[in-house]
Amino acid sequence: MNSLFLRTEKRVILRKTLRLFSLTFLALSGVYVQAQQEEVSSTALLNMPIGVSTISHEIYNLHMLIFWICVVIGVGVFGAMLWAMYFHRKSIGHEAENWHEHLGVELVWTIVPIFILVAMAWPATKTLIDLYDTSDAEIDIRVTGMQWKWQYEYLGEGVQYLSELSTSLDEIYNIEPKGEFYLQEVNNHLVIPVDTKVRFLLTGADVIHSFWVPDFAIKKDAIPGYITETWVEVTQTGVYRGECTELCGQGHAFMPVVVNVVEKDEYQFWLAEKKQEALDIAALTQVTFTMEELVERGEEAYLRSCAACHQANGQGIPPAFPALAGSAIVTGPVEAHLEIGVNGVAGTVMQAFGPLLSELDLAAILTYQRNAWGNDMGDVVQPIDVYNYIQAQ
Ligand code: HEC
Ligand SMILES: [Cu+2]
Repeated sequence: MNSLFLRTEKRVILRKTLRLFSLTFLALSGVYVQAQQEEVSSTALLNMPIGVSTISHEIYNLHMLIFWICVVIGVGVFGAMLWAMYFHRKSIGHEAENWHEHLGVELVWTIVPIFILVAMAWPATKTLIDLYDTSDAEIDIRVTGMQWKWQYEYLGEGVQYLSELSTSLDEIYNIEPKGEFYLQEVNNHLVIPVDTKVRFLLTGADVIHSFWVPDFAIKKDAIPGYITETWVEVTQTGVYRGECTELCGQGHAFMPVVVNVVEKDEYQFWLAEKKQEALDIAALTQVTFTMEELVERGEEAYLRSCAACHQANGQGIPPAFPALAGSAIVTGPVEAHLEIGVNGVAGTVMQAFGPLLSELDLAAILTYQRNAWGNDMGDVVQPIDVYNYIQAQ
């Protein structure tokens, strides 16, 4: 009877072990197949990504060092345990030894871990210090998170622009199939040169956001009223994608980060072009546009900057975001409309767009709003009207 019981118990253990092995095998072959598809090594998929910045390499090396220390400890501890369990098992007649209050053992298991911990804390502290060392940066960029976009300002260069989601609302609402970079594409990329230390000064305009680019090993909160700092030196050109990683409201998923890392001379060229673009747009403030021109430009700019809240059809999502179709302000005197467009509504998520958009874009958006969705006001707001309104304050 007893031996029969033992035999079934052994069989259960055997079956469970086999099941564990086959599950592990299945999981690993899944990883292998995926690695083949993505043309990378299987270990690269299982392991932490190495990234493309100096600090990401340092973090990766630290991770591998700690990993191997853990492997050695794991093999030692489990090896000793399994060896003891097998060779001193009760069924071959072993008696348990009594090591209670054994001074030697207690000293060893206190002193050895202290050495191991110090050996791990030393390189970890060095990496942390490097991670926080934002000194000697060649380029300073202020990054402002706001609902739901990023603003990049190249300090001392006079270049500043918004980076807004460019995935169409039709893709988001499943009217069109989703593209390759669904929710990971923007109208204006952040551009930085390769092999150059760039410092990011992060802040938030409304709520807490967080700036995350996994390939750079950067993840830092952007907090209203504070400036937090981080830095990167990227060693490989390319396009890298990240996102806001602090839940910041309804459009949290709609503020990706896209960074172009380019050669140094290409960066200088881009910067010069960007400065010229700002001058050109500023010059357009003096130009009088036709209603058609404003409405056309305004629709595009509206979809980028306003539709996340007020919706493409101008119906908003009441009560959070009011409808602009038939709104008393949009169909009322231009002054009140300008006031909200330029200064926003304090204490609400309706931002002041005066400092964020060019006079031209804001004028085009307001003209579009006044003449879309049956508003039919028939009047236009010119860039110079926006300029004068801002100057008069
Ligand atoms: C992040 C969400 C958000 C975005 C983006 C946004 N708005 Fe608003 N908007 C609001 C909210 C909320 C209100 C209501 C504010 C209040 O409580 O009075 C509002 C109100 C308005 C109103 C007044 C409507 C009325 O009838 O009271 C106008 C006009 C307006 N927004 C224009 C714009 C323009 C122009 C843009 C783009 C340049 C824009 N909004 C982008 C959230 C937003
Ligand atoms: Cu955010």
